[in-house]
Amino acid sequence: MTRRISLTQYLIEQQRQHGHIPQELRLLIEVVARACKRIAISVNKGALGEVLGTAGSENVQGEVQKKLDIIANEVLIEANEWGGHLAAMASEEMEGIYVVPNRFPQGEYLLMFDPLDGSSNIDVNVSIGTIFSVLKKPEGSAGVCEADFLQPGHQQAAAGYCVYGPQTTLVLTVGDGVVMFTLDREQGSFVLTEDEVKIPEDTKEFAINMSNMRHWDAPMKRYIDECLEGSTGVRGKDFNMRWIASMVADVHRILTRGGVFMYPWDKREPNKAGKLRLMYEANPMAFLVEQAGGAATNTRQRILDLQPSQLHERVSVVLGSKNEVEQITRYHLEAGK
Ligand code: P6P
Repeated sequence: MTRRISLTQYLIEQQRQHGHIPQELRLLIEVVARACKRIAISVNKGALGEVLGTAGSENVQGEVQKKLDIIANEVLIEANEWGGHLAAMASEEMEGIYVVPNRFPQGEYLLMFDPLDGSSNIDVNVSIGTIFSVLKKPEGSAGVCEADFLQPGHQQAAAGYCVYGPQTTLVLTVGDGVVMFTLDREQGSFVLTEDEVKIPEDTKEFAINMSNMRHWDAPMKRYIDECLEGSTGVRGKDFNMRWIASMVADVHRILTRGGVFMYPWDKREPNKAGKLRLMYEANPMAFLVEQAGGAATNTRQRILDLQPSQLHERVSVVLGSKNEVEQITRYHLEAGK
């Protein structure tokens, strides 16, 4: 039974006992958590809060922005800009970086986020979430620029997400395992509900958008065909399939009971490495999954080793139960280019 302590107490105890959560990082995490509580209030209002539907604009990805996408982005910017812990922020909803205004002190951290992942599920009341990733600003760089953000995922100081589902749950890693906090709405605070998240190395459950099957590369088709053959095929076991179309919700299920999530390259847009974004979707989720004993690749390389070249670059993603990720990756490496 996990001891029921608040996020604040957990962070202070971690800082005191292990010293690996510097004061500024603890403040950053608490500010992001408070912003997520604020976002949850807007999400939970739904139609009552006039927050459903589209905002009539597109983001830098060319995707139609939902009203809640913009609300969530503004909440995270306003919550984080004044605290003195950040030098700049970057978001799926903003083309360039947001440098902390001169009227506030600048800190040593960089914060990236997908303010509301899974937007297509907002209007149909299916779980969505906020994903965040924390880097340190490179030493000695005067000021801050986009290039400061272009660090491989293994450099992350912290990463996490908040899933707005039947429960509002904050999932966090600072590089020492993965913990989960559930929002206690009576207290108004996140309470520790899982202190040692572990992903089983094997699974019988895969998550992929099957409607894209005809567009996949051969190794991905091979893996899924073998799963579909079930106990009569080479895998010798039947598989189940889930696809929520909210990465946060699919990853939360995998962190909770195992599984493998895939969003691979496909030939519809051959020049795009994949649909998901490296800096504020794949990297934070890969950090969490690895910290929970899982694995995460772009079908050929470890995601956390990838050197980013652009803030909004996309990547193929395979993550979850270690042995399945390794098998999918092996099939792609065997197939060569
Ligand atoms: P599709 C949501 O838009 C998202 O970025 C991820 O959260 C999710 O896994 C994926 O796209 C869903 O994509 O093509 O199935 O709608």
